[in-house]
Amino acid sequence: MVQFEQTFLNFLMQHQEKYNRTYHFLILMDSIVNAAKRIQYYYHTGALKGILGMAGTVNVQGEQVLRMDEIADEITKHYLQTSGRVIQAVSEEEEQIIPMNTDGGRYFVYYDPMDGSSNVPHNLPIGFLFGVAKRNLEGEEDCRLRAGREYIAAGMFVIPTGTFTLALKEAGCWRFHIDEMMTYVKPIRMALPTESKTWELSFNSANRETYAQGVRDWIARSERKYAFRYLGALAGDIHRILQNGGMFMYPAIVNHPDPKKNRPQGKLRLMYEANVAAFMCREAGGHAVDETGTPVLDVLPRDHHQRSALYVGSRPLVDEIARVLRAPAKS
Ligand code: AHM
Ligand code: MG
Repeated sequence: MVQFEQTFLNFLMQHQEKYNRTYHFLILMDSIVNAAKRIQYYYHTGALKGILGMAGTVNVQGEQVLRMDEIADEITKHYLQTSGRVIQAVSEEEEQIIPMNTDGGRYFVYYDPMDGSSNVPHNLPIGFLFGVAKRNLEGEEDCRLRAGREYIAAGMFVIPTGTFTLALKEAGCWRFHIDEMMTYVKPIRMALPTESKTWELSFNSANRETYAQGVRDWIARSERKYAFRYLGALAGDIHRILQNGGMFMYPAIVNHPDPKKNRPQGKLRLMYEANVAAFMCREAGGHAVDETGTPVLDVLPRDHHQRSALYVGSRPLVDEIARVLRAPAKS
């Protein structure tokens, strides 16, 4: 018997038909999947081609740009542009908002084509993260930056592992695996486990002394209850949390011995990192808040590269830390 698995595009077509949706989103998603597969191909063979080293330039965040970052950005831009469905894109790799099909475009895409850069020189897992919002179809589009709750979809590819997780607004969150023909197949519905025995905590433990006192106290009280896992690439860490439950955190850094190294706004970027994780977790039954205990998806971006602290995962844990974050600071 030949074994057949449902492909991602077939799954999405059925979903669009069931909800009487247009085919435009399918075309957009086809372009995103093509970009991911091409990035996957370059990353797989990158060590051999010698393209995992530094490119020698500095990106808008003031960080060294890796050659792979540039390749991944170029690939993503190409496919989004040729889909004809994107008005504007925001890329972690580009300072300015990227105008695309300003007349016919229907979607805004916010993406990080190669997240988890410290893993790149090792050929270890990285992520391609994206969020999608829809233009105003009723009248004039003012191209304002959308809050996460306005996204219609968000997802991530773990590269080169070959998994793809996609969340659709108020519909759910699914995971696909790449097969031997480079096709994403076999939708698996993601739901954060309510039972805490598999829950994990994920944060950069080397930073713990730099967190706010309330967060440090919470970690001291709670960490022994859960397994600890940290890959250093958001996509991989969120991948585990979506399956096992628990919480990923990248808190604000407020007590660094060198005050210049404090990051009171957090490290991760709101529009294409924190919101993507928060949106997927929401669709899998979870929640996410920032350093003020505000739901991440409610934050209206002022800047397309704005940073945010992030606490994301199983609802009971995120609610617990949110209460700590909302409590007045002890002097
Ligand atoms: P990047 O955009 O420079 O790759 O940084 C984002 C990454 C996330 O994938 C990851 O969760 C976090 O930064 C790790 O940071 P740290 O090395 O400080 O623990
Ligand atoms: Mg990034």
